[in-house]
Amino acid sequence: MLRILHTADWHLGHTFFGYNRNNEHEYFLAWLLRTIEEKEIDALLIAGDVFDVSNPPATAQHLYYRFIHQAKSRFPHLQIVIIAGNHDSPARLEAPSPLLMEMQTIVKGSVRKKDGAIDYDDLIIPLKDRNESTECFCLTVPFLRQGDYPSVAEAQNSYSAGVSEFYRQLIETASAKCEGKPLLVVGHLQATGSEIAEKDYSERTIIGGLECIAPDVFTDAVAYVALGHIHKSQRVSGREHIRYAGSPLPLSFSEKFYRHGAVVVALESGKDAVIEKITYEPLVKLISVPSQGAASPEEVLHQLQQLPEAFLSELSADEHPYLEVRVELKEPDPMLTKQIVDLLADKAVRLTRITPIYAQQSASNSDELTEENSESLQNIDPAEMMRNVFEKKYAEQPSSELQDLFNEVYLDVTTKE
Ligand SMILES: [Mn+2]
Repeated sequence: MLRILHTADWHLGHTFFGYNRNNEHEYFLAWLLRTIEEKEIDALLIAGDVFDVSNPPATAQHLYYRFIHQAKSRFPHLQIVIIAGNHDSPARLEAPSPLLMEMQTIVKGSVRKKDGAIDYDDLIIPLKDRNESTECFCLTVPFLRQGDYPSVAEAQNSYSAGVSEFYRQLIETASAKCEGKPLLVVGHLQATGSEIAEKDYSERTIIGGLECIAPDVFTDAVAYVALGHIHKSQRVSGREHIRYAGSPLPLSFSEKFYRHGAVVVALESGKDAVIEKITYEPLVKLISVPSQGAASPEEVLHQLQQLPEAFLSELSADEHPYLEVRVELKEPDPMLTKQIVDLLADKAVRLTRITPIYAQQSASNSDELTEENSESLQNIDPAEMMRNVFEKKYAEQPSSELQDLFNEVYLDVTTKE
């Protein structure tokens, strides 16, 4: 039997409204080490977005290498498998491979070609038990960019068709050589039917669209699929064995209600994977005043007054919760920001943003950018936005040819470094 720990989307080096989060990541990594020990883990899978940016700061890289070193010195049998997500630089992540391989740590940043063909064998990694016998095969698939996946003739959506075909061929190749041992996939992608919270109220949105891959590609030949990319921990389309581990830290206020954690998977030949979701409590909380919607300046100031004083708090300054304030205004109030900042000076919180919500905005149904709209701007489907703008300008729908061209450019821009 092999015990696996699935985690993803660490986003080391992330800053939250300018605040450094190293202490939060350090706290998470210490928890991860304890979990490896308690759950007697044989293999750790990190399903992409290890770093927040392709050129991470030295402090984030230090955390990463220190973690690998600590994990390997405490648990010499541990195998570590890391893939690049869309935030990672494939080349940069793979650069230390010659050293990391000495420590049974495999990093897959990109897909290799052999004589012009995709080298699927390079992505099939045997995972071994403590007696050095191979227990299962791990299919390690970094975030796929154009050129990584085969082109599928006459496909309506070349990205999802190509990525699906990539997985199909990889699983077929692995099935032929796995001698009945279980297969495991580690991937970084957006699966059709996964959920995200769009606004602050744990509202659910089922995502679908151009970059989505149908989970059907993961046939019964695969015992477990360890995914990264979506920050909300979940199983995909009700399938227990296809999961997002979720990010250990909330990366925006819309992720405030996410339950963070990791997944422990026990794999044994001829048996279903045994899956256990474990919860992680992040070091730093996110709080909103008021807790939902917005309130008048008087009400907001009153509620802020009630927040705990810093000198009475057991938390150190870099553990104080992140605070967002949402104020209902009739007109801009230049003094309010100063009032809020002054009031918070001695409070055990860290102010991230004050969002004004103007009465006429919330009352009107116009499609101007309201606060709610601007907040979810990053969740708007770009193709939809293009259609809206086009219709406004030319009073007609863009032709399907134009939409296709737009989609092509959009995928090109978003999937390349
Ligand atoms: Mn990602």
